[in-house]
Amino acid sequence: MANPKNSKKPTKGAVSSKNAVSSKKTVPSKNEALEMFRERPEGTHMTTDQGVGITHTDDSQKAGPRGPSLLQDHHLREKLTRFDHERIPERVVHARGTGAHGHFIAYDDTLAEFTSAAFLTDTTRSTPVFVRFSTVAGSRGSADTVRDVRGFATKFYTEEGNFDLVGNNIPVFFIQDGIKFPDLIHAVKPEPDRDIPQGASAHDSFWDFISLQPETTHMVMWAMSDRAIPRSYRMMEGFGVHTFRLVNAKGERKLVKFHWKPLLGVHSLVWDESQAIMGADPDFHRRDLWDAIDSGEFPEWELGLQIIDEEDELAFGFDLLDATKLLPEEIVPVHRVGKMTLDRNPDNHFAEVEQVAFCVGNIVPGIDFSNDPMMQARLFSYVDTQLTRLGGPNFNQLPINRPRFPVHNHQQDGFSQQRIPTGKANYHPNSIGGGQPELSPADAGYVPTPQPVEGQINRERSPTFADHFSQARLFYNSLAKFERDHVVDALRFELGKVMRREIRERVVLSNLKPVDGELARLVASAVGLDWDELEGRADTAGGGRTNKEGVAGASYRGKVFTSSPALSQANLGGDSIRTRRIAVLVADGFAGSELATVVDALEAQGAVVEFVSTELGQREATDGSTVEIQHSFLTAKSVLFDAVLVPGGARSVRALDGIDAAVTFVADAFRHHKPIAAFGEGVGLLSAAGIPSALMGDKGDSTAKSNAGVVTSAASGVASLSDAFVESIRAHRHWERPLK
Ligand code: HDE
Repeated sequence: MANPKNSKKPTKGAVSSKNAVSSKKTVPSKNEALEMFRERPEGTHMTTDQGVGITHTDDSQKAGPRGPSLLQDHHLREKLTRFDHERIPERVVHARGTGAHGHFIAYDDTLAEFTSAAFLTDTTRSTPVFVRFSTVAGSRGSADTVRDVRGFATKFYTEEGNFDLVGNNIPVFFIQDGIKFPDLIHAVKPEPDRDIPQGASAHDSFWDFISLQPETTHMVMWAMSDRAIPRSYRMMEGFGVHTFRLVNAKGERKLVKFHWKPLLGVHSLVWDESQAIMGADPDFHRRDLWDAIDSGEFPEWELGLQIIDEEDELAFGFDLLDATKLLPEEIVPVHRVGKMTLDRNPDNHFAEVEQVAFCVGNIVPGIDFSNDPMMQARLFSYVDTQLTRLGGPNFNQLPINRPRFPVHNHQQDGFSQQRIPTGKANYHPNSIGGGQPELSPADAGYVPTPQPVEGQINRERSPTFADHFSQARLFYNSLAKFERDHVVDALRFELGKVMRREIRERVVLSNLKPVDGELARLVASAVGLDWDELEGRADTAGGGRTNKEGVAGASYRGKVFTSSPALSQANLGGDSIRTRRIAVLVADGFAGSELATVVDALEAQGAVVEFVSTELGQREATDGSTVEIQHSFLTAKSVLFDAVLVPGGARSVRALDGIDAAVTFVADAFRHHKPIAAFGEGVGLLSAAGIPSALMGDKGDSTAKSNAGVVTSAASGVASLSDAFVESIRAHRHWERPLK
C-alpha cells in the first residue's frame, strides 16, 4: 500500500528553467550569505549574554530556601529583561505573514535592450531572494483565510544591491494618492472604540469610506472576488501595481509593469470554506507554504514584464500613473523573463520574517520610479516605518536586510550600529582618508533617469485620473458566471454586516450601480434595500466625479477592450495537481489493492494523499495490508483538503456510514464543489451524504462515471476512476454542480 509519508517524490531543488546554466555563481544561492549568522546549539554550553557559563537555570537565587529572590541574581534579571522586551511593534499593515528564501534566474539576455539590471539579463546568475507573503488588515495573530488582499513582497539580493518589489496579489490599489492611505487603513482596521472586527472588512467604517471615495470601486471588486481568498500563497499571482521604468545602458527609458505568474496556476477557496478554515486551522496558508517547501515541493513563479513606450503613457484610455488601473494583457502581453523558486524555509521567524524590512525605494541600476503619486508616497513611508518598528536607522544591517555585497559610506552611529568604521574621515570629500571611499563610477551605480519636470505646485487630482468605474466594469465583465456570483455573494455578506442603512444604500448607489445595474439590484435585494426606489434616485456617485456606464475599460489604437480573459481565474488554473491534498476516508476492512491503484495514480501526479479515520493508528484492509492514519475526524475537516476519496470495502464503509463526521466530511466537500471519488461500496457513503444519485454511476460500472466532479465506479473500475479523478482534481472546483 502506498503510504504518503513514504512515497517517493522526484528530487526537487535542481533549477530546471530552460536557460538555467548556473556555472558562474558569483552570488551565493539559497541565501548562503546568511550562514555566518545562523546559530546552532549542537555541541554548545549555555551562557549569559556576556558568555559566562550558566550552570543552573531552574531556580532563582534566594535568601534562604523560602526567602525572597535576590537583586544580585544577574542571570534571573537578564533572562526576564530579555523576555520582557521580546516583542517589537507589529507592522501597521501586513502584520501577519510568512516568508521563504529562494533564488531568481533570468531566462534570456535579450532584455539588455531595455534594462541594465543584470539580474534580469544575465542568465548565468542565481540571485538570492527572500519573499514575504501577508494579509493586510489583521494583526499578527489573526487568521490566514480572511477575505483580504495578500502582500507579495520580494527582496532580490542582486550583485548591484538590493531591489525590493513590494507588491500585492491584486494588480490595482484602492486609492490614487498616498495621502489617502491612513484614511483607508483606519477605515478597514478594527473600529477604534471597540477594536472589532479583527482582520475583516465587513463593518460600517470600511464601507462608509468606500462609498464616499469612489476611486476604490475597482479594487473593491477584486477584494470581493475569489482573488481575496486564495487557496494557497503558492497559487496566487503577484503584481508590482505601479508603473515603473526600465533604463538600458544608453539611458533609454521604457515604462514597465511587473507580474508574478505562479506555475501551479491560480486557485481560490470558497467563502464558506474560508470561514470554517479560520477555526479548523488559522495557520492554513502559512502551514501550506512551510509544508510544501519542507517536503521539497518548491513553489515557482515566472516574472513577467509588460513593457510600454513612454509616449504611450496616456494611450490606453487611462493614465498609467493611476494605481487604480491595470493594463490588460490583451493590449500589452506579459513577457516572461525569468523564474523564482522558493526552496528554503526560514530558520527563525522573528529574525527573518518579522525583521525583514522592505523599502519601495530600494532599486538597482536599470530600474527606476515613475510619478505615480502612490509610489511617491511609498518612497517615504517604508523607511519611516522601519525606524520605529526596528528601532532606528541601522535596520539595513540586520542579517536578513543586508545587501550581499559590501556597503561603504559615511553614514554612521545610531541605535544598534553593528559595524566598526575605522579612520577619521567620516565625510566626503576628504583628504585625510585619501578620499576613500571613492564615488562609484557612473556605470556601476544608480543614476536618476533624466526626465523633464514642470508645472505649478498644486494639491489636485489630475483630470486623467477621473474615471473610477470603467475598469471595475472591465473586471466584472471579464469574470466567469460563477465568479460573478461569488462577487454578488461576497457583497451581500459584507453589506449584510453593515449596520447603518444609509451606508448600504450609498455603496449600492455610488459604487455598484455605476459598475453594473444588475449587480446593484442583486446586492440591494439581499441587504434590505428597496431597489425600485433606489434605481429611480439620482446618480450620486462620486459627488459628480464619475463617468457613466458604457465607457470601455481600456482602448488602444481604436480597439476598445471591455473584457480581459486574463483576469478570470477560470482561465488561469494550470494543469498540474501537484501538492493538492486528497483525503482518503477509511476504517478497517477497506478494499486494499484497489485503493493502492488509485493512491499510486494520484501520487504519480504529485498529489499528497492523507488517510483520515476515527482515530490515529493503523487500519487494515481486506487483503491484510495496512495504512497509517494521519488524521482523525476530530482534527481534520474536509475544508482542509482539495478532494475526497472513499474506497470500497463493505466493513469500512459500514463503519464510516455510522459516523456523522465522516458523512459530513463528504457532504461539505460536495457543498464546496470539490472533486469526490468513490468506488465499490464507497459509493454508498456518497449517497448517505446526500449526493444526488443522478450524478453517480451504477455500482457495477467498470468504467468510471464522472459527473460535475463526482467520480464513481465499481471496484473493478479503479484504473479508469483514477484517470477521471485526476482530471476532476485538475479542474479544482466544479461550479456546474447542482446545489440546493
Ligand atoms: Fe504598503 N506599507 N503602503 N502597499 N505594503 C507597508 O511597510 C504604505 C501599498 C505592501 O511583507 C508598511 O514595512 C503606504 C501598495 C506590502 O514587510 C508601511 C501606501 C502596495 C507590505 C506601508 C502603501 C503595498 C506593505 C507596513 C500608500 C502594493 C508588506 C510595514 C502610498 C503595491 C511588506 C512596512 C512586508 C507594508 C505603507 C500602499 C504593498 C506602513 C503609505 C500600493 C506587500 O510602510
